Amino acid sequence: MAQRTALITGITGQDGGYLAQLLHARGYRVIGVSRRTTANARDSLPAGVADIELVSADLLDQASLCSIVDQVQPDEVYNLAAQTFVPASWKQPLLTAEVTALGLARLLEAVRLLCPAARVFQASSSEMFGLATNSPQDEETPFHPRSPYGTSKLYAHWLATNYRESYGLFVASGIMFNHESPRRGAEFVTRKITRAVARIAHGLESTLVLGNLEARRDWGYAPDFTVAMHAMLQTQEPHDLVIATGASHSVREFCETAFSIAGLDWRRHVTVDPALFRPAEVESLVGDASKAAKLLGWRPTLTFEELVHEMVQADLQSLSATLGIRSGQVARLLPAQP
Ligand code: GDR
Repeated sequence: MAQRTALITGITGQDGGYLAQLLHARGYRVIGVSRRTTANARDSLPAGVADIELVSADLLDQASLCSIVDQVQPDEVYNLAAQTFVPASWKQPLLTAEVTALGLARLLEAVRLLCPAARVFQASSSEMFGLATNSPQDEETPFHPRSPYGTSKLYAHWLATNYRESYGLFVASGIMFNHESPRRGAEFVTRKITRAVARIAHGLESTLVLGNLEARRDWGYAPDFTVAMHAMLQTQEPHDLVIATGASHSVREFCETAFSIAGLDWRRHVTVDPALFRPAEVESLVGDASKAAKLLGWRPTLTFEELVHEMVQADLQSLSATLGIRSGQVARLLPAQP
């Protein structure tokens, strides 16, 4: 079979790197899209795919997307680019809409006009459920987004459906619940906590300031989610599928687990600042991925405890390396795997 080509927007993000690794390992020609303004895009790629092709285009710029899609003629397009930080979406609602909502419109127009046989994956979000009426949330749960981010994702989600129904494009949307890893951006709560645990364990800091500790999320492992993304473009027909672990934990529980892995008591270090509360909160999300299990055979591979352990361990090790601490000393900071 001829080598297949995949185009990934958002290549410099957590998911872009993991997906590039997965597709590269499966023999794809992988082309990452980065903005010209992203400094050193190549530096943010994981080892092993640091030499994949990078092209410059912007979800804000129709011509740049058309030119790349026309030139590359991808078999598969993964739209992972977005303004993904929910709090920033209240500060920059129009930019969020331009990138997260209209960005997909521009990308789908490029595909429709110039490469209509390409299969497109859209990263939809559990934030579209927002103030959810039932729990767990599945593909039938009504949407009620609670932020400009969730609203923008919902526009994109419905647009993907409409391009499927209007033009027969193969567009599949994964309704992705939170997914984390040692490569998660430092502004998201899980990584904020695990980085702080490492700094506190090394005596560099003593306090971590957080917002709402009672919010509950369904936290999965990012590499598992990229497996689902790829599988969603291999089915006979395109589907919208919830991708989630089915287990929900509070931010408080995440803190408890993360601090205890480093032998610390979270209550001695975590303080709450109401300034970090959101104008409207999504209190609780938990997904039911049984349709994905049935159609794709997809299942999460890490438990909550294993995920937190991997993240804490990675942050302790990378900080130790930065500080030049020998591995024996790091081992003493790391109790056995749960
Ligand atoms: P979320 O992720 O908004 O669910 O969106 P985030 O990690 O930012 O927040 C999760 C929950 O933690 C609470 N929280 C804090 N959050 C942050 N960032 N910082 C804090 O200090 C803090 N304290 C408490 C939040 O209030 C919230 O309830 C993520 C993003 O990746 C989206 O792009 C994606 O679509 C969804 O997950 C699925």
